[in-house]
Amino acid sequence: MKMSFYKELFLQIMLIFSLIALSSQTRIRSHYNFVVKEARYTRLCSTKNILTVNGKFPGPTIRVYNGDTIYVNVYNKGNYNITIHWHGVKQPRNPWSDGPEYITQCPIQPGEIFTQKVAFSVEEGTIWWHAHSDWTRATVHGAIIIYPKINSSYPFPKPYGEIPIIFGEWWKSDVNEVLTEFIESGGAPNISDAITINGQPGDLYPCSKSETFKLRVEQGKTYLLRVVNAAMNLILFMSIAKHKLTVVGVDAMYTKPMTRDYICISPGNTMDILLHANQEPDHYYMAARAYSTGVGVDFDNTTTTAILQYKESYNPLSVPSLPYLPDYNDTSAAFDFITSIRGIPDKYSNGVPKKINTHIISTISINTFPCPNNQSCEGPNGTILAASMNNISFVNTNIDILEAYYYHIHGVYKKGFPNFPRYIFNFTGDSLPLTLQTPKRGTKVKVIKYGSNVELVYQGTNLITGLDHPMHLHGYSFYVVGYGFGNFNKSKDPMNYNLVDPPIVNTVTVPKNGWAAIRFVATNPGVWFLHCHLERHLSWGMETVFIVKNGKASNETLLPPPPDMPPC
Ligand SMILES: *[C@@H]1O[C@H](CO)[C@@H](O)[C@H](O)[C@H]1NC(C)=O
Ligand SMILES: *[C@@H]1O[C@H](CO)[C@@H](O)[C@H](O)[C@H]1NC(C)=O
Ligand SMILES: *[C@@H]1O[C@H](CO)[C@@H](O)[C@H](O)[C@H]1NC(C)=O
Ligand SMILES: *[C@@H]1O[C@H](CO)[C@@H](O)[C@H](O)[C@H]1NC(C)=O
Ligand SMILES: *[C@@H]1O[C@H](CO)[C@@H](O)[C@H](O)[C@H]1NC(C)=O
Ligand SMILES: *[C@@H]1O[C@H](CO)[C@@H](O)[C@H](O)[C@H]1NC(C)=O
Ligand SMILES: *[C@@H]1O[C@H](CO)[C@@H](O)[C@H](O)[C@H]1NC(C)=O
Ligand SMILES: *[C@@H]1O[C@H](CO)[C@@H](O)[C@H](O)[C@H]1NC(C)=O
Ligand SMILES: *[C@@H]1O[C@H](CO)[C@@H](O)[C@H](O)[C@H]1NC(C)=O
Ligand SMILES: *[C@@H]1O[C@H](CO)[C@@H](O)[C@H](O)[C@H]1NC(C)=O
Ligand SMILES: *[C@@H]1O[C@H](CO)[C@@H](O)[C@H](O)[C@H]1NC(C)=O
Ligand SMILES: [Cu+2]
Repeated sequence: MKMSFYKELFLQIMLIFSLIALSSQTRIRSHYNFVVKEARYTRLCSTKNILTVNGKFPGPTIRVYNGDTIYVNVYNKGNYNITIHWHGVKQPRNPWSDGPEYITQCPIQPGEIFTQKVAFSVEEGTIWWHAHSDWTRATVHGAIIIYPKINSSYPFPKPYGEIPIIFGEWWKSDVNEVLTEFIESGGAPNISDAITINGQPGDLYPCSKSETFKLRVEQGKTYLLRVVNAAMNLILFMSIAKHKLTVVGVDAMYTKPMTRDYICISPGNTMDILLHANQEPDHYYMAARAYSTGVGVDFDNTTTTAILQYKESYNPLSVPSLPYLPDYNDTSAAFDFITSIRGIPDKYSNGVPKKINTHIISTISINTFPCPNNQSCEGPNGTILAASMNNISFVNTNIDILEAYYYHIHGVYKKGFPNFPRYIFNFTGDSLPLTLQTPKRGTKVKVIKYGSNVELVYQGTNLITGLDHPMHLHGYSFYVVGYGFGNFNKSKDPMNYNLVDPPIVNTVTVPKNGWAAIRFVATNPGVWFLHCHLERHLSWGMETVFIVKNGKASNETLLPPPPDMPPC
């Protein structure tokens, strides 16, 4: 391993600080070591190597108080380039630690180390961290739990216990091979072989029963489920037999309590959910499966389970019952749930921006490129599958965009991501002309002035197939002020916006053949990635970058880069 004297010294000092921090504070740590390495795991009757952090799948949980800052030393002891992203952490003025490969940093190459500063600001509740290079996030991810500041409390009675619930997807083969294969073939990726809860598929899969995850509860107590959807390509429905679920937070911002029989959660989203163990002592299934509506889109339609197990006695030989789950194609079940979430008008800002000065409308589409003459391609009609925003399919650069911006390196990216679709058609219409299907390739960013009040409307299209897209923005949380089906109408739809109590999230699910409108104030300078959190769409180019310029005051400008940025 190459490590300079200064890096070594720096780490020693960090270690001393972390010992001081540990002695004054139990449980909460200010320094973490993340060793990225291969580990052998057996699932679904077969064993393989997966990439992990510290040998764990899911990876370690980070626990902090609101407002804390932590340092994470990421050691790459695996064979792949890697980066780590702190999903939902705004990282004020510090995109240097944000993590997306070739956007804010070059990857940490095998044998190298990078120390990331993770600065929490207003987040409180549950978020997560995950790898942000190629498909490594399939197994390299974990939860982040942010407690209220010492001596302040939750906006609900203190739960008796908390239980992280992390959904993932498991492939029997190496995910890196799955990625290489579909990028080369031009077709869709192989679907996963299982959905997992805290790393376990559960009773309904072969060779999995004895390891099924158990939520152990005492009758009469209330538990806080800290739910993370870390799946690669699946929006999920989840429910627990005979129990209600009360959502009290989404993406580390509290929400008005909402009680339902099931939840619907997209990759990228997290939820804080109260579970009252108020039924007969017994065992009950928690179950989750996909919500997927794309015409001709293959998906993993298996069901993962965990067991809610009361500590009081019950008949262990009885078979737990499965809960009701909406059908895989039940769009109204998904959107009744998603659009019913209400935010708590927040104390951290002046609320939803009302006077918008930066309007952006972007289509989000699945596309195809023609197959090169001498090849055969496995996309629809022998094409290559792709995806785009405003008809631009994003191309990664060789140097990260943040360093290109900061050091004025020309020719890496272009400005001028279009503010509106260049060509207006019936976006959500049936049988759209095939000539619309081919996007342009490019690396175009949107430059935004510091302090702008931004409204961004995502417009889904029915090119190839309409689908739901969970759109994630780094560096910000935003208000979701409206959703709808069909084409967004800028003279009619804004009149129905919710400007009173919209949810504040980092990932919004745009309905199939519909639109979603978000607003935020651009007070976090930096280079921030914006992308679909369905991993295959990200691989195909459904993404862009916002560059928020510096403001005038000294606390409104980018921080300088740390000394150990990984080189390209
Ligand atoms: C929390 O409250 C206790 C009791 O009032 C006080 O002694 C302590 O200093 C407070 N801690 C912080 C961090 O405010
Ligand atoms: C993907 O699926 C196809 C068809 O089942 C199979 O032949 C291929 O080996 C799979 N690829 C990987 C990487 O698992
Ligand atoms: C789900 O999988 C089963 C096989 O386990 C298959 O018979 C069924 O058609 C699938 N349903 C969908 C909607 O893909
Ligand atoms: C969902 O698909 C099933 C067939 O798999 C069909 O019978 C049903 O009508 C569909 N429901 C919706 C809401 O499209
Ligand atoms: C296809 O053509 C391209 C450019 O003409 C060439 O670089 C490539 O090697 C060819 N591929 C095959 C499989 O023949
Ligand atoms: C495939 O080709 C057929 C016939 O030209 C056309 O109707 C269909 O829309 C095409 N599908 C895609 C996804 O291009
Ligand atoms: C757009 O397409 C949809 C679905 O086919 C159709 O219902 C609608 O009338 C079309 N809108 C316009 C303006 O043509
Ligand atoms: C996207 O751009 C390409 C190339 O200019 C064009 O052929 C295609 O029709 C455009 N599609 C849309 C939806 O604007
Ligand atoms: C948008 O809504 C207005 C007001 O309802 C209506 O007059 C107009 O035709 C709509 N525009 C489109 C493109 O549908
Ligand atoms: C910067 O400092 C000024 C003056 O103290 C304050 O009003 C403003 O809110 C600060 N801005 C940020 C982004 O913290
Ligand atoms: C790893 O990252 C370096 C630096 O960006 C790059 O040159 C190299 O091609 C990457 N390796 C792989 C396998 O992607
Ligand atoms: Cu998508």
